[in-house]
Amino acid sequence: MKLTFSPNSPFARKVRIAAIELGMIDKIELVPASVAPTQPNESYAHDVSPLRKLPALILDDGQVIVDSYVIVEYLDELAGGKLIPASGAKRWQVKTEHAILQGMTDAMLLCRYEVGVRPKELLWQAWVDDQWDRAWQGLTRFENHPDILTRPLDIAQIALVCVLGYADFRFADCGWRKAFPKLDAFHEKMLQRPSVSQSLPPKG
Ligand SMILES: N[C@@H](CCC(=O)N[C@@H](CS)C(=O)NCC(=O)O)C(=O)O
Repeated sequence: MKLTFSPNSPFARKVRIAAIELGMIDKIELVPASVAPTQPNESYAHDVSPLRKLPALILDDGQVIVDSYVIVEYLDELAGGKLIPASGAKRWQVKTEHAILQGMTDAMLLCRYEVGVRPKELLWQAWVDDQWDRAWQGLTRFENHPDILTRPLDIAQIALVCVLGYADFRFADCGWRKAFPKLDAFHEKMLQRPSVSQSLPPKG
């Protein structure tokens, strides 16, 4: 299998952490891909995904699986179901938490694109502030509902560590550690896992 990825991508990091935790990383070749808003990549759009987003998992028979959650779901099924509860209330809790974290990561990425990619004269600061508020409200929610911070590893916890790592990477001065001490302790604990420390985004 091949995984399109960038070391900067929080979504690709989520898949990499899951693959390591599931013991499947050796079956996956990481293939760097270059995709960004306003930079058409025709071959990626044609061969991998019309959405031109990474990560994508390309199976040995050529089938392409997209969206980081769907990729983790696929790997988790192959590994016997360790990161996504199979049924019951826990399943819907973990999936809902993951969906919130996915939206928070999207919101941070949109801030990054608006500030770092969009021409300065077109910057819409109120829109950036609104997206940032969604991510920040999400962090507040998890600080105040800390059940996620202590249970056995699942996909929502992996998504949480990825959104915190992305905040460090792109918004180093945002002050999340001071504002959310429980999330800080969770992040430190998660860093003890090789899957998490080995997949950290590059500095700065
Ligand atoms: N819902 C997607 C989001 C993936 C995503 O937004 N990836 C970013 C990189 S971190 C991307 O490919 N951006 C390129 C673009 O939007 O043009 C997933 O979970 O896989």
